[in-house]
Amino acid sequence: MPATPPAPAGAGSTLQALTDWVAEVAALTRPDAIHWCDGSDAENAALVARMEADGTLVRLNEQTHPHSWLHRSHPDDVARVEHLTLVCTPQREDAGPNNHWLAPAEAHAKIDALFDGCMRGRTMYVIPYCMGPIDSPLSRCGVEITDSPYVVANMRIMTRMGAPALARIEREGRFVKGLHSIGELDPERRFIMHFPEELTIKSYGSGYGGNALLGKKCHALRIASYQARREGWLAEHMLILGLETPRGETHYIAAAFPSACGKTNLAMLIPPEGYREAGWKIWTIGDDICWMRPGADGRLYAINPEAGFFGVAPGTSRKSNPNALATIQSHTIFTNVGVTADNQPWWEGIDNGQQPVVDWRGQPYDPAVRPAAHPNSRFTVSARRCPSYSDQAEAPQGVPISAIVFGGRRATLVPLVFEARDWTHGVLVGAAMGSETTAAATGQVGVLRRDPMAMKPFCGYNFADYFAHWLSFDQPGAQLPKVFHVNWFRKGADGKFLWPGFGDNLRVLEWMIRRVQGTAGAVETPIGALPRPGEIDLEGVALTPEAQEALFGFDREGWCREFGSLAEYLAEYGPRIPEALRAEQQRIAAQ
Ligand code: SAT
Ligand code: MN
Repeated sequence: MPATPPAPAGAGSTLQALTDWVAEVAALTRPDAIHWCDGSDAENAALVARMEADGTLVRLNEQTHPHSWLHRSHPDDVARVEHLTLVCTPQREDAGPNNHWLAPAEAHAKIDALFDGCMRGRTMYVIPYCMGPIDSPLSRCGVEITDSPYVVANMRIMTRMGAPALARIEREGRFVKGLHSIGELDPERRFIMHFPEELTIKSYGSGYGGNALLGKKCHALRIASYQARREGWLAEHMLILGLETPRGETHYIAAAFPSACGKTNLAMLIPPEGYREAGWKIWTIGDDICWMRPGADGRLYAINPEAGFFGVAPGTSRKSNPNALATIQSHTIFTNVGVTADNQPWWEGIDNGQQPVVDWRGQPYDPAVRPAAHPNSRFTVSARRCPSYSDQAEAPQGVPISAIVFGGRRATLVPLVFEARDWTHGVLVGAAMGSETTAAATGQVGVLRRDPMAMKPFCGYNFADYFAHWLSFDQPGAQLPKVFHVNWFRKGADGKFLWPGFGDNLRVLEWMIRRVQGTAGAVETPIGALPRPGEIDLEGVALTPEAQEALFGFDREGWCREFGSLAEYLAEYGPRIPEALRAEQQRIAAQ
């Protein structure tokens, strides 16, 4: 493991370092004005008024959606841009084959040329923010400089932003520097660059969430994963939920799924009929990012570094996620959704009996031209508005994690749930994570894209070193969570999903918790422990015998092929892959 970073500078000098950096950035970008954000309501009201006046925000129906706005982005600026996202370490190998790379000096020169004079005529906002509860030792601070008031308004929801964060930065003596400009919103002049060794992010040319709200994927995952390796913790792309049993005990679960696999829905799950009445409850802590660190008792303690949800709108309905729908009833910024005749937000799958009249580009809605909402349209809302938000979500010490769940979208082969034999096996299960692409996306059906721990686009260093870091948590005295793998997306011969999903996923979580407690039965197979028939309560779930076999069976030949492909994948990382992981893979493949 590399050496720990130098001791933080004293408090006074931190503020000086921050002021010097702000002055340096201003000299480069030449803003008309500089505004230090304090996070107050008055500041937000003034910013919103300014954005309403210039059309950046459009007020939605004040009766049905109080204090809510619509933002329409530039039509070419609607998603993360993985091919323009770089990790700039001095050695290319340290970024790994999982990242795009540029040498730091070349990268700085390239992006600084874009920043040169880019804020002329604009205000430069300085946003001190804290990722995680302001009083938690697990939290980390940053400062984002941006010329986008939309970014300020979103950062205010997604992070603890303003005066308390600045005070913590002064006290702590360190912060991540993030410099952002929307530039010309020209896809040809766009880069998202990370300099992990300098704890620095530079992002130019996009106003979109993951590219522009630098506290989120850039800081809380790419830079934090790098820091976490040095400091002995984990920064992961995981939801965190609390599962309360009828006896009133709450068990905490962290789960990693690639995009569009339902993290927000699982984090806000409402138990199915029967379970609800019996007293089962799900408490939401986070829906996207999880920071975990071993506590004094050897367990992993987790916080959600975010303060809000930046969720995908399409598909969110009273049926799929009633808690999300309740959360976004007010005080929400919607980006790139459609609107109804009476100015309510609308998206495909909202299923509320209303119709859109204007699409996300602001044009009259015509389904033959484009959907009403962009498929990646979003809502930004404070987590505190969520009816299932946990009272432990702000706990400075975090919550103890009992189970870690990995999952992908797999139409074939992978059963509904299995449990890894031990931690090393669990790391291999996470490293092997993948999702099958659809014909629409690639032209080829069923192509497996590996997405270890759902971190492919977000790990700030070489995946081989990342796997080694995961393995390093298995130490004497550690009380590590059990590791599971789930697949809600298994399909039958008719192409239909075999498992109902949504609320019924609670049945699987319940089995996991009984496994943790040592009271649920399982069948040992080479891939791990599968639920013994009857151990998962299927009362009220209609499954044919074929579906049961597919969801709870083990297909030896299929898994042999899977392990062959996994070996090829791990080989792409060369000799840097930890020997223990390679050995584990070979051990299982040989069974
Ligand atoms: O990158 S974002 O956080 O904006 C959205 C995503 O999860 O891909
Ligand atoms: Mn995500």
